[in-house]
Amino acid sequence: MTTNGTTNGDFDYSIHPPIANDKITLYVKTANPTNTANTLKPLILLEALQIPHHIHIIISTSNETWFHKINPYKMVPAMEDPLPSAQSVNLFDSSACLLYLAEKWDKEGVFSGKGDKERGAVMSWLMGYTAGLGATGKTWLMLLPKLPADSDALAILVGWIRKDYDVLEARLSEADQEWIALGDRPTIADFAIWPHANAKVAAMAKIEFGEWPRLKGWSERIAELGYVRKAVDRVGAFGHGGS
Ligand SMILES: N[C@@H](CCC(=O)N[C@@H](CS)C(=O)NCC(=O)O)C(=O)O
Repeated sequence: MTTNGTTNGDFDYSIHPPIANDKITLYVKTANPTNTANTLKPLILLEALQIPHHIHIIISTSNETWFHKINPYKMVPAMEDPLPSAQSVNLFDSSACLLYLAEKWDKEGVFSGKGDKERGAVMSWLMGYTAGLGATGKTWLMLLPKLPADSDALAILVGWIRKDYDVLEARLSEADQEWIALGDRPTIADFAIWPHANAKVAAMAKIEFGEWPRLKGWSERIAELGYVRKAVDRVGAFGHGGS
């Protein structure tokens, strides 16, 4: 069973607040409609593998200077893994978090691939996404509230998102390819991609998700996985009474 708790509250902005020393801590922010996509990814794997963890809400990624040592980019998600040797491991970027969790807790390679061929596919699709749709999607989400809806910059970014959707549609059109990296089961590549490839994101970008029928079907399959549903429910409640 997943064990977790939440800490926030009064602290000196430069002093690392107390966190659990017997389980991994996932740093998150109070949820709003555009800041949960990246945090959702490691949370899905924490749920899928039932990894005991603690949630810590960062109130201000700018002001809480202690956090800058955990993630110099001052963003969530980030993680801290306490080691028995007293030195903890700091992790940042959702893809790094996924890889770290998988290496440590998915020894069978269920979500990260068994053997060279599967691992090669999982890593390639994860990294292809991280450098592509992940970066584009993040920039687009950050600019969305700041630019006029008809701005050229937003149109260019949406064009790039469409091109990434084309690549994913072609992948899912290959024989027996039910999931992005592996044919027979979802992996950390699917968990990374899904928060930026679903009907809700498409609607925000004002694109018709039905143009990519296989991607739409894949997205619906991911959404139905029990551990994904749990992670989605939890991420939306961070800072609003959820932990
Ligand atoms: N490449 C990073 C991007 C992380 C990112 O964009 N995080 C956003 C929230 S989704 C953030 O923390 N923004 C600063 C803030 O909200 O204070 C990742 O995949 O983890």
